[in-house]
Amino acid sequence: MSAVSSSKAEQGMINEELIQVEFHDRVMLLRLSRPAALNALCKKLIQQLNAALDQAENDSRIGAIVVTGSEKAFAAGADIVEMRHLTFSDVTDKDFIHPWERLAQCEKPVLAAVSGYALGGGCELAMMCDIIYAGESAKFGQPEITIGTMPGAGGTQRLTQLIGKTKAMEMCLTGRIIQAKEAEQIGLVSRVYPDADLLKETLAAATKIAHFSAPVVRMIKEAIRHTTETELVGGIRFERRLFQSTFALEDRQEGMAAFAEKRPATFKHR
Ligand code: DAK
Repeated sequence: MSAVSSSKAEQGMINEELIQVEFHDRVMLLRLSRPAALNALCKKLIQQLNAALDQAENDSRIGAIVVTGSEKAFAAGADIVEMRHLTFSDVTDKDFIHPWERLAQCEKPVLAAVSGYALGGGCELAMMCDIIYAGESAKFGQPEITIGTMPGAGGTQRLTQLIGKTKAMEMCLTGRIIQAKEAEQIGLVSRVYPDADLLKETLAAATKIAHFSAPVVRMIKEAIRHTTETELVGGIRFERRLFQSTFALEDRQEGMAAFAEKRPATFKHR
């Protein structure tokens, strides 16, 4: 794999705290970097991710984007500690919702390289990418139900589209976490590689794509998005409203408090 083509300063790019940016030939590599919280997707991280995506989209030298995390976690979900005290009106605010939509709106191809946990919003983030490659250690799940809420960034919709109704129901209703091999068998990920090879293989695929004609790449992505997203739009909006409603439940408060306090949740069904 070719080395970083020029310094970040030369490229005028950002390299802020929670997202590390590297350049590999025509590929921008974005590494989620919040190890102490297993890359939990706090507001600041999403803002920085979006800023980097904007840079990539506006730079004709970039033909593809790779999003990755650490060995232990791609991302363990939205930041529960940050969400814990939010109210219904906080989560209906457009500033809470809109930033999460940026990745799914990318016009350039985005590949996810997933090692370790990709849970909740982390799994949803991976599913917003166009191709998901997984390391053998990857674990996928939508465990929101265990903290008294539900997927809110497209999880119920994209998962159902990718793996079918009964498997999506099982993952979302039980919170079961699946391993990379199963994720590949059911169509959630494109390929599984040994962890040591994951990034190299993902960058190789991204580089290959980035050297094809950029307008043709864009048109193919647009065509595939047309069919998948036509089905998704209404469902994602509906899911979001239900997700927001969970913030009116005592069970949602209890679930998130229990996670933060490291104890089992006791749900009262209200
Ligand atoms: N949020 C905040 N902190 C987290 C976190 C998270 N999601 N996941 C892990 N951490 C923190 C832990 O609190 C711990 O912090 P310290 O205690 O050290 O300060 C540190 O990361 C290491 O975690 P553990 O000690 O728990 O590590 P283990 O190896 O024992 O366990 C685990 C790893 C991934 C199984 C466990 O951490 C875990 O269960 N994490 C939570 C997984 C989860 O429930 N994820 C779903 C979150 S809800 C929306 C957008 C997004 C969303 C919804 C709507 N809209 C725009 C509408 C998304 C919602 C979610 O993702």
